[in-house]
Amino acid sequence: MSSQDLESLDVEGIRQQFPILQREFDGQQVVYLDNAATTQTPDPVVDAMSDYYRQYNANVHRGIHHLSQEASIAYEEAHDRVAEFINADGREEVIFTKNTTESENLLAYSWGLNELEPGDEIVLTEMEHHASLVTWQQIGKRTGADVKYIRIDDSGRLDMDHARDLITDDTEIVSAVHVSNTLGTVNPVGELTDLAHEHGALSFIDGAQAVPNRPVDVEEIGADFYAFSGHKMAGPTGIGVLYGKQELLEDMEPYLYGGGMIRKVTFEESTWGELPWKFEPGTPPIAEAVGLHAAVDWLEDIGMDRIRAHEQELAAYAYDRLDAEGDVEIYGPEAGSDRGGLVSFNLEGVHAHDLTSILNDHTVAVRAGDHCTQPLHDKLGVPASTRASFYVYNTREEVDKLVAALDDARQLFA
Ligand code: C6P
Repeated sequence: MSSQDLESLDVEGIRQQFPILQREFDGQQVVYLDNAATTQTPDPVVDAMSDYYRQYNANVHRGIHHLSQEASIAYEEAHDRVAEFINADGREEVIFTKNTTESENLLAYSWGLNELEPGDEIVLTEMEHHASLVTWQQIGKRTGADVKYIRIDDSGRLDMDHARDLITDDTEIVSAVHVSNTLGTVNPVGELTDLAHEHGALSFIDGAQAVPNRPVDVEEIGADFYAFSGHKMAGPTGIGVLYGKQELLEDMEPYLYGGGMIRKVTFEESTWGELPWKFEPGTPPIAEAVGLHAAVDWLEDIGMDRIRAHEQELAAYAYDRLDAEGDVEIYGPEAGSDRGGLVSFNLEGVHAHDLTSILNDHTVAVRAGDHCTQPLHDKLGVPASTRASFYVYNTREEVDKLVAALDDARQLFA
């Protein structure tokens, strides 16, 4: 894509599709910089879900009446659209879950509990979100498999020499975050997957902070499993995705049992239905699937390359502006490198929660805490950080408001 195409992003036009961004508190318009937690939902996505409830709300796969047929088609087509979006082979490889966390648990329970045993190793990175870290830790305890962590270096990148040492023939799965929700680091997930495969291990990639912000092609990465959430990509809450290679999913036991996922049930035995329904028992998130479909359409209409470029530009601008303050410690790779659209930092002498509260007085919404990466914060030597995270509707002026508000915090606390 040429730089001219990238420049033609109509941020003002995009903002018009988000009434929530026009909201004011105490006469100040909201500056929403908490997009890594959840993104806002544009009108076309809300409209698609409202249309579903107003026009064709019905349960799926169970009825032969018109409304159920329409709902079933919409639900199935949402799988096709997501498969196309991430370049999966088809709907069989796209399982709808509640969120990334449930996708990770599905894999860990369904594959991990059944396949792992003492002597096996699960290799994670030090920058994993609790969604994968805690889950694999528990599966390790229950199966006797060891959990190991690929170190990060001082720049917040993975130490790939350590990765090469750690991934061995004892490794059964390498589970790595694609883009760190705390550091913004973009990990070499293709390389990690290749390393896993060289040793006969599988790879799982946590794409919660990648799919919303950059083009993701699961075939190119080669990952065996890949997960993400609808609510971080302009879609609704209540829906997430687990991508898995079909032959692997075929061999896996279901994680949840019930209606909608079976082929034949007797008083003694049950057999499972086709993919992906085998992993989607009970009434699924139908309206949310319709919303996710609309969100994918909306994102692709803008262009994932453009979204990535816009966010990188804003993250670099925020990094440079914060860095220039002199009393701000920023975590993760420096500006200008391939970085996710977020910046985590601490202002000298001010606790992240206090800073975030002062920013809120200026209607700047950011997140304070450990961002569900406690071990990583321990490693960074801080209990918490403040994180500004950007999306396609954010502007430089909003970053300026964030930086300007730091003075209040200095006056009160420093
Ligand atoms: N991070 C944040 O950073 P859920 O909540 O299941 O939709 O997503 C979990 C998750 C998994 N992996 C990564 C890399 C994530 O960033 C997240 C969610 C949010 O603010 C909430 S802690």
